[in-house]
Amino acid sequence: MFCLRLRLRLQPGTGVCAVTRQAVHKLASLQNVTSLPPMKMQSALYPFSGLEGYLAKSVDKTPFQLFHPSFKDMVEAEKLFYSSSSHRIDYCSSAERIDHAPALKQPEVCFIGRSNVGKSSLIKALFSLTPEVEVRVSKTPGHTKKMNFFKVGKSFTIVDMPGYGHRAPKDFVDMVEPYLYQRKNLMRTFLLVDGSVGLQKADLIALEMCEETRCPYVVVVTKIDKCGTGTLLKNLMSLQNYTTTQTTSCFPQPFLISSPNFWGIYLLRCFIAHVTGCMMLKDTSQS
Ligand SMILES: Nc1nc2c(ncn2[C@@H]2O[C@H](COP(=O)(O)OP(=O)(O)OP(=O)(O)O)[C@@H](O)[C@H]2O)c(=O)[nH]1
Ligand SMILES: [Mg+2]
Repeated sequence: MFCLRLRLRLQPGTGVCAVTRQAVHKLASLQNVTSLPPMKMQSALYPFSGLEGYLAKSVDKTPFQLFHPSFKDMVEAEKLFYSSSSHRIDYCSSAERIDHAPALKQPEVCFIGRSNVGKSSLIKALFSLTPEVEVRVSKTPGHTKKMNFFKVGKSFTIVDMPGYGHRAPKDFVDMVEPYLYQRKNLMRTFLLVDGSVGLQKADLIALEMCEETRCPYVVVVTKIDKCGTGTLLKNLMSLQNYTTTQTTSCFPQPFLISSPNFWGIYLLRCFIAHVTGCMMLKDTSQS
């Protein structure tokens, strides 16, 4: 059923873009984040902290901070995102169909969401400590047309997916839906929602698809730098209301991200390290 519903909304993509190779950004590593003023540092590490003060006392903030690792744990997780001769981070392969996906046994996480929501940008930010890993981003929706697999040593694999909605590849459903159902080593799906526009119809369909697979998934709110606090809070609370009342497999905590500013990237690196079993958190107390 889902296939048919989504297929009706899909059109072939035609986007082209420039491939950019960058030097390591100064905020890519936690080391430099410590030089930010305290409030800015806190917001970069735990983006929800910058919004908390705007919420009424009656709002339960616990779900937003369930995963709240210490700075030390984030530093530990960050080490996985540096490439070395014994821990090579690299593009592995692309696939248009699940049976063309690389036969990898290591834990895997994938990023799905509407075209242009910021999937590739987020993966690029995660890999910003290894800028030679080429992740293509584009202003033109429908740019990523295949499932792109990136190996993080023998630790885990990150998969960048084509988007759904406007100008997405027409066979998105044939690619992504079977992947979500069949990929045995898939540990977590990250479903991206644009925080500056909030939940769209296509997002609701994707949420429904994730629920149908019964696999654990997490909502990531992107582009939190792109709108005012009021708009972001409105969109965030309506998303939270939806996931609380309408979902069963969704992790209660949305992860807030601004890829160009690296807000939330350190926390997400740590969460990925955690859900793929690459690290045991030492300290989960609120800092
Ligand atoms: N302001 C802002 N812009 C962003 C953010 N993330 C992505 N963008 C911009 O959004 C556009 C689309 O980014 P991509 O990462 O290519 O989006 P995608 O989801 O991979 O898109 P498809 O491959 O077409 O499905 C680019 O112009 C990015 O620079 C963000 O956190 N903040
Ligand atoms: Mg993309």
